[in-house]
Amino acid sequence: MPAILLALGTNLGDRVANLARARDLLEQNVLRIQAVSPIYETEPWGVLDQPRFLNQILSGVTDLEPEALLDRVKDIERAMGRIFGGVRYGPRIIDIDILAYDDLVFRSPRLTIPHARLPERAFVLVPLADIAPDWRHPLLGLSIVEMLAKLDASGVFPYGR
Ligand code: PH2
Ligand code: MG
Ligand code: MG
Repeated sequence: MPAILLALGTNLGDRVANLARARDLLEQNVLRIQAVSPIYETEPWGVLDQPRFLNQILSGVTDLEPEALLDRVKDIERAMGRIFGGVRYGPRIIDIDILAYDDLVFRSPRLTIPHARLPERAFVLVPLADIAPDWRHPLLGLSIVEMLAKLDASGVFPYGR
């Protein structure tokens, strides 16, 4: 079965509960979870004037094709009360991003794999390094550590440990 990496993010409401609910709904509808990263509290990226996020990464396996996977992920975001059409990079109850799908390089009008902004985001790369240290970007040929070395990770903090 294809192995996938998903990123979770939330900065509204009960953030810990939002992550837990997303993991439950994903396990029921999307993938068999194999690893869960620690939670990090992170300074907002993109739009700076908004609450801090909690971020977490999951890995697992799925039978779904990439676009079907995206449909299920969007269904879960909607079921959790996510309002679409708000500010780009703005606040959200839950965001579930598909980071990687095996070593696939995939591009459609709705979906880019690997996630286009993954190499720019310490809030994704730090937890990714915890559970998938050997993963390498299939287009850039860079490891997670090599991508992280180009970034400032000072706004990424272990949460609740
Ligand atoms: N998600 C965004 C925009 N900015 N910043 C942090 N720290 N964490 C996020 O998950 C995040 C963000 C849009 O998806
Ligand atoms: Mg996102
Ligand atoms: Mg998203």
